[in-house]
Amino acid sequence: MSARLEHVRASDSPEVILAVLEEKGVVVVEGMLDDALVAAINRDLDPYLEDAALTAPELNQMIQLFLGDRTRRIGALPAKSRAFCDVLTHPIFLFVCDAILLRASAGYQMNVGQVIEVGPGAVAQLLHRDEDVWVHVPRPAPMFQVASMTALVDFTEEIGATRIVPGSHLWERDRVAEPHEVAVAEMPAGATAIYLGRTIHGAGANVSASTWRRGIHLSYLVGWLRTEENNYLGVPPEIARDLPDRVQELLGYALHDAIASMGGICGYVELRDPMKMLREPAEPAAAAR
Ligand SMILES: O=C(O)CCC(=O)C(=O)O
Ligand SMILES: [Fe+2]
Repeated sequence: MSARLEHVRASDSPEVILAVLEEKGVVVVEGMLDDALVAAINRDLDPYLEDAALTAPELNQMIQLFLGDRTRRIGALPAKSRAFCDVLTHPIFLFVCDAILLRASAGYQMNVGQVIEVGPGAVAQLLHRDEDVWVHVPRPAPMFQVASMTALVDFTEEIGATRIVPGSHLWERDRVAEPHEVAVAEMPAGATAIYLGRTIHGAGANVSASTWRRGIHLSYLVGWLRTEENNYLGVPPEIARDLPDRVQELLGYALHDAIASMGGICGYVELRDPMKMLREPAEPAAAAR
C-alpha cells in the first residue's frame, strides 16, 4: 500500500478541509476532538464495550462477514454518551454536510453513530462504499452521504486503521482498487478521517497481540433517505427530549422539507411537529386500567 491521505488540522479553514474532501474523497482532520473529549467518550463507552458481543446473531452471515469478525459495534451513541453529541454537532462535520448534502436535500440526519472496536486477530473488512447500502438510488446520483471514522485510540496499521482509497469517489462503480491505491488512515486519537459515501474503504486487519482499535463511525444522510440505524428506537423520545435541539434534529425528530417553501412536512405525527412534542411535559404514567 503506497497511496497517502492528505492530513489537515481542525484549526485550518473549513473551506480548505472541504476542498480536500471533495477533491480526494477523503481528508484526515487532526485535532478534531481534544483529549478531554476523547477521554469523556471513552469513559462513557467503556461499560458498553465490556458487555458487547462479538457478533450480530440476528443478522445474516453475509452481513456478519461484512461487519467483521472479532469486532464489537455499539450503536445509538447519542443515547449512551453526551460527549458523543458534541461529535455529532461538531462544526466541521456540520460545515461539510451543509456544503455537500444540502445540494441535494433540504436537510440531513445522522445515518449511523457507532463505536467500532476491531479486536486482535480480526481480518480486514471487505473494501466497500458506504452508499451501496442504498442500491436502489439510481446512479449517477448527487452525493447523498458523508461518513467518517474518528480515532479514539491512536490508529496504526498494526491494529487495523481504516484503509481508504483516495480518488475512488470519482471512479466507475465496478473499478476495483489495486493494492498500491489503498492508503492507511494512521492517525492519532482525536483525529477524524472524513470521507464521502462513494469513497472505497474498509477496516484494516488487527495483527496486534492484544490492542483493540477503537473508533467512532459516524455518518450523515440526506433527509429523504431511510437511515441505516433506526434512530427513533435507538434514541427514543424519553431520552431525546433531554438532548440539545440540534441533536434532536439530526436524529430525525425535525420535520424535513418536501418543498422548501413549506418549512417541513415529512415526518409528522398526527399532523404535529415531533420537535414541539418533545418539548411538552412527559405523559404521566398511564393509570391502572
Ligand atoms: O471500522 C472501520 O475502520 C470501517 C468500518 C466501515 O467502513 C463500515 O462499517 O462501514
Ligand atoms: Fe464503511
